[in-house]
Amino acid sequence: ERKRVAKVDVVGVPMDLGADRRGVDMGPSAIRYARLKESLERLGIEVTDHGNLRVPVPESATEAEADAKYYPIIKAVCDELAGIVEGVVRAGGFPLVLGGDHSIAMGTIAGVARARGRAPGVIWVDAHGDINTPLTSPSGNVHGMPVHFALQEHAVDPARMAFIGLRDVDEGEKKIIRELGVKAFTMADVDRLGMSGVVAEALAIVADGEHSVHVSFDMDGVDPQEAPGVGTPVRGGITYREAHLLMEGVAASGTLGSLEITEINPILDRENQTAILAVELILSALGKTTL
Ligand code: 6HN
Ligand code: MN
Ligand code: MN
Ligand code: MN
Repeated sequence: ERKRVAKVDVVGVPMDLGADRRGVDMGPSAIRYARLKESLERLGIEVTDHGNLRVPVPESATEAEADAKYYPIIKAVCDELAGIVEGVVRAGGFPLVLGGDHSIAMGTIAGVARARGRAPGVIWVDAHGDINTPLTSPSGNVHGMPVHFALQEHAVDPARMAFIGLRDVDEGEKKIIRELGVKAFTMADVDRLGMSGVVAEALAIVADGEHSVHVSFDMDGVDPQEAPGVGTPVRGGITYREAHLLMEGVAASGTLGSLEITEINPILDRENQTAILAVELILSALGKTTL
């Protein structure tokens, strides 16, 4: 029997400064409302909820840089998040970070990297590449840039990173992905290889030991039929079963060291179904099986 994660540390980051559509700041509440803690405890996992970080709302913030909107504030919140995640990992816990827009990944990854003395391998589940630079970004929204900053500033190795679910990638991003040689499993690859093949290949690239993998899961990676509560939905995404298969594959590998769920927008959701799905996927990633 593989060793299961025994203790989970939840950190909420009600951040929506990185995106245009308001509402993803309510993601942590929606996920907790979907019975995250009780569901984890039923799996036999001990849960410590560290609550939410304080994040300024756009109305109280000044937007200084047009090519990376609110970057200084986002960076400050990510620095604080990194400190908390670092502490959790050092204490032997498992960080489960609830977003918030996807810019928070910069903080999670930085914290894991500091605690372990090296950056994790990263599986980035998303419809989007999130690898724009402030110069290539068509929007100036920082949630489209965290992969760029993770590679640049938090020492993530492009050879130990894999995208899954891509179907909406900007021209500048295509060029960067090609030049860096980052492995990208688009939806066409999922169609061709099947999700079990994709997960196996992705893990072969990013995993190199226990706790060596970080999964950064943008709920817009999942098809909008299953996950309508996201700010930037794109048709043709990962199905319900494929999403579980992905997480089950990660769990079975025994290499998961940290997990974050991002981009849930409860305002655009239907009866909290995207948050309910997020909780299901978290359980699969942490070892829940049918039998
Ligand atoms: N996300 N590529 C677009 C941009 O504005 O850079 C969309 C980014 C979406 C980011 O969903 O986390
Ligand atoms: Mn946007
Ligand atoms: Mn996305
Ligand atoms: Mn994203």
